Amino acid sequence: MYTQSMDTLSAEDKAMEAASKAKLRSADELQSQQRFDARIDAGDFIEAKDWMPEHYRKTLVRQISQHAHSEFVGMLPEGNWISRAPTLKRKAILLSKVQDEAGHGLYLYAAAETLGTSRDQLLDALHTGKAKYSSIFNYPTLTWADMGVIGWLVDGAAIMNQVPLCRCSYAPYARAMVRICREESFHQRQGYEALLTMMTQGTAAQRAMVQDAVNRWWWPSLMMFGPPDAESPNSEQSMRWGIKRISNDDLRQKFVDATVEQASILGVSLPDPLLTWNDTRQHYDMGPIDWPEFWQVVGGDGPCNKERLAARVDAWDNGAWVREAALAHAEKQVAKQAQHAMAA
Ligand code: BYC
Repeated sequence: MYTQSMDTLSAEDKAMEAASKAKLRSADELQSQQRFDARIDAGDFIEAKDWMPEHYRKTLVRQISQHAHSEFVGMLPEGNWISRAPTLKRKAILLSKVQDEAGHGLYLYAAAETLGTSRDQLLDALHTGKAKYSSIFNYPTLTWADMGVIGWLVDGAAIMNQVPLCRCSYAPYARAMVRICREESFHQRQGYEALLTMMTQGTAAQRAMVQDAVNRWWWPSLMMFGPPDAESPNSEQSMRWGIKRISNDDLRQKFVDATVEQASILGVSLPDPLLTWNDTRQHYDMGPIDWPEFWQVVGGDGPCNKERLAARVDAWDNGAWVREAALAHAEKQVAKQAQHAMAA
């Protein structure tokens, strides 16, 4: 009877009921939004189970998953040199660096999963070319010196960008970044040490190889920080939410200022004739970055984009039997535990 009486509500009553529910919901949401904004303004960390606006959640999934994909794709240019490392010591270092990067990818996928997007969904977006990953990994690694320069410049740029992320307002991401930054710092130093060895103890040909690698990686490293602030559609909102703490241009400038001195100790020149100290700004001025090249690489048309994506898709396909075996094993364990529980 009760159900029937509900069914007999007039269209007008139904519309009024829906409107009042929506009003309640939006009042509730408004309160949650106000509480969230106040927490962000107070510098609080947001945990996975806390209420958060949908746009904040989506922004985080976008950034964290891109970051995770970058770590995974980032293994490829260096993996290319593991079997060709010049000494056992260098091989062991490179091997563990690449393993660290796999680990970083895993912490980051786990952080993205806390926001309700599954690992399969994230990887599917990478494999179908919908998700982005850092432009830097679409350049080829042509010589052994590239391994040192990736450590020095690429990991150096990564640390500059990632240290502020340890204070990101989303706590699971911030926590993952603390460990990642410690390891990245080792990566950067090992790269610099490898280059210093070649520059101070190497032959003229080895020194020329280092200079050539610096020439090729300098500009792509500066592009890692993203487009100029004025053309960065996500920056303003991400900074308002405390996801990003320092803007793309400011981070790029900090990186350039720190790196010029390191280059001079190393004895290499940086391939920018306009790189000069500006006494008024108390910063280095730099030449223009080739933004059309950046957007071309981000858009999928860089020197190695197709090769990198194909390698990741292959690794995924070839690993299918491992995932199946792990699932079958897990199911067996659950069945065994259930049997034990019945018997007890
Ligand atoms: N490459 O509004 P913007 C590593 C995209 S891993 C490709 O400024 P946002 C390492 C951007 O996604 C290095 N795409 O964006 C690993 C956006 O497109 P969507 C990775 C880029 O998010 C192994 C559009 O351009 N590090 O270090 O506010 C070995 C507009 O940009 C790039 C991270 O991911 C790029 N370089 O700021 C060694 C750190 N730049 O998403 C080393 C975390 C921009 O709207 N991520 N785009 O379609 C971040 O800090 C920020 O996401 C970014 C960009 C600074 C990268």
